[in-house]
Amino acid sequence: MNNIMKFLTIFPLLFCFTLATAADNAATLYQQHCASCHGKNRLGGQGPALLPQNLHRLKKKQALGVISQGRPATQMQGFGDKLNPQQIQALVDYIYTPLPHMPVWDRATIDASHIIYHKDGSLPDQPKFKADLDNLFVVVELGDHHFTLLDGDNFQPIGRFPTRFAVHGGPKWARGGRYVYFLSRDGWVSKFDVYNLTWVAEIRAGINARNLAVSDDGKVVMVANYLPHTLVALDARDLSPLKIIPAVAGDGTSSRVSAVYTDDPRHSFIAALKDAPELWQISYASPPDPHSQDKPEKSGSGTNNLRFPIQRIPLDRILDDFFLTQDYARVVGSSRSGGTAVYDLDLKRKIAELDLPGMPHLSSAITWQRGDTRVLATPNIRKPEVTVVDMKTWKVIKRIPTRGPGFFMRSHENSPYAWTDVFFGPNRDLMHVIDKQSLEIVKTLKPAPGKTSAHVEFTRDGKYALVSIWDMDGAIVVYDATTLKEVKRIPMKKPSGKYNVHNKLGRSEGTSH
Ligand code: DHE
Repeated sequence: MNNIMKFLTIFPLLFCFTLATAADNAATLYQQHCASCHGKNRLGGQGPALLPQNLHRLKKKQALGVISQGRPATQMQGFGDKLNPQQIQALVDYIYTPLPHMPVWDRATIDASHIIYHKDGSLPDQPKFKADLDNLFVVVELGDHHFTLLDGDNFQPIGRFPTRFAVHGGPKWARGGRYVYFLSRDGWVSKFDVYNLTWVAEIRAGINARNLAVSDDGKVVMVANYLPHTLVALDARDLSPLKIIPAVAGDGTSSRVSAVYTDDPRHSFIAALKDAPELWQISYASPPDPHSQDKPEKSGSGTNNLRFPIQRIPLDRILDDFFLTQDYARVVGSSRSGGTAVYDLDLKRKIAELDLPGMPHLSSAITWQRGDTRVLATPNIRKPEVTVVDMKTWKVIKRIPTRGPGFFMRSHENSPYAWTDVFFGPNRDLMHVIDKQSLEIVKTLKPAPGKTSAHVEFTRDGKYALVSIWDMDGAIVVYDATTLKEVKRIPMKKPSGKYNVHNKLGRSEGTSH
């Protein structure tokens, strides 16, 4: 065999070998650097699932940047100092390669994950402890995946309980204040009985979940998923699935779900799709009379097609983040690719465009009455400002410069102040206190120098504000909300959000619902 022939014979083998080695290397790199957050099988965990289906709004070039430099406003760190450019490129190619088999997360898989620790109705109806049941806090501690149930009168922990890995977003209190529903990033829904201080049921509703909402009657839990592209309605009593709703837009686009919230007056859930410009109003009112002439939209699997009919509201942009106004009549939503607008749920159309550059963090926005108008204020995770908008004219009335981009903003009806953190950058240990009428920063606190301070929640009466110190050696710092003086420090492990039962169920204007 002459040399050319030899080369032609060996070349394809070499080529295949090189490809196989590159793929093997990428798989090894993935297991070393990515799997702990994104899951061994790329199905997600604390971080999102890394599958082409989930990444199609992210160009490969952008993915290179994310792996090298990290992603602001997330837990994603940059790896540019640990991996060389070829390794980062190999990882990008790897995560854009489809899995050999698309994981199935259907009714049978969800059912198989269902755990009932205590049958509904089997536990005592009296609380095991003495406290004002209307002033309890759930505090999520991300540091070691626990939550603390805190007495909001004396700030004593009532108990500390392990949660699933990486609880994200607000655990939701259900009407009556006995049960709280938690969601982990990898789709576990866990129901906690506060009276009996125990978990009662769990189910994995998705592979990569976004958030959950509980209907105002406390009967239905709705989970919004990134993966698979579904919303999953669960029976709030024992978390058994009621319906799996495929997130498919009117034009047939299969989509992740940005988030879902409850809209009390409409007895509906409001959800936004993340891969199609569409907002959904999903009724949880009793199913219509089957003999009625109204034909609800057919969707979902199983025989439950009369429940949870969907009304679609076409939009002019995809909503990545949104917020429902205090009267639940409007949605203020923003798109990562730019632009924030207001949509009226009755008129089912856009009514205003907002001048909010950067990335306003709308799921953290709040409103309050200022003079004869209601204002909306939002932190911005890209810009060092809190933006205040007049909700009559939808014009920006003030841009309050802050010491860095912020994540959360909170207040209370009884407090003259709104609090916002400086979550990003060198000043992340600061907390601004803004006068709600003058719109001036009246004080900047530094609860724990050098440590991130973030997320505020008030006691039921608005007299105290609780701030999280996001550190393994962290704390909840309780401030007198009028004098702005510290009154107590409760050690905790990287506490993130905290949720006061009264403020949440009373739909306080100063917090998220
Ligand atoms: Fe959150 C709430 C989206 C990153 C902590 N976050 C929410 C909600 C949404 C959301 C849609 C409202 C859910 C609800 O309560 O029903 N969060 C996003 C993102 O898109 C973003 C920027 C990127 C991502 O990784 O998903 C993001 N969030 C984070 C974090 O990195 C935070 C700081 C730490 C963490 O837990 O991962 C974080 N998000 C929170 C918290 C809430 C939240 C504490 C609840 C706030 C509340 O008071 O209700």
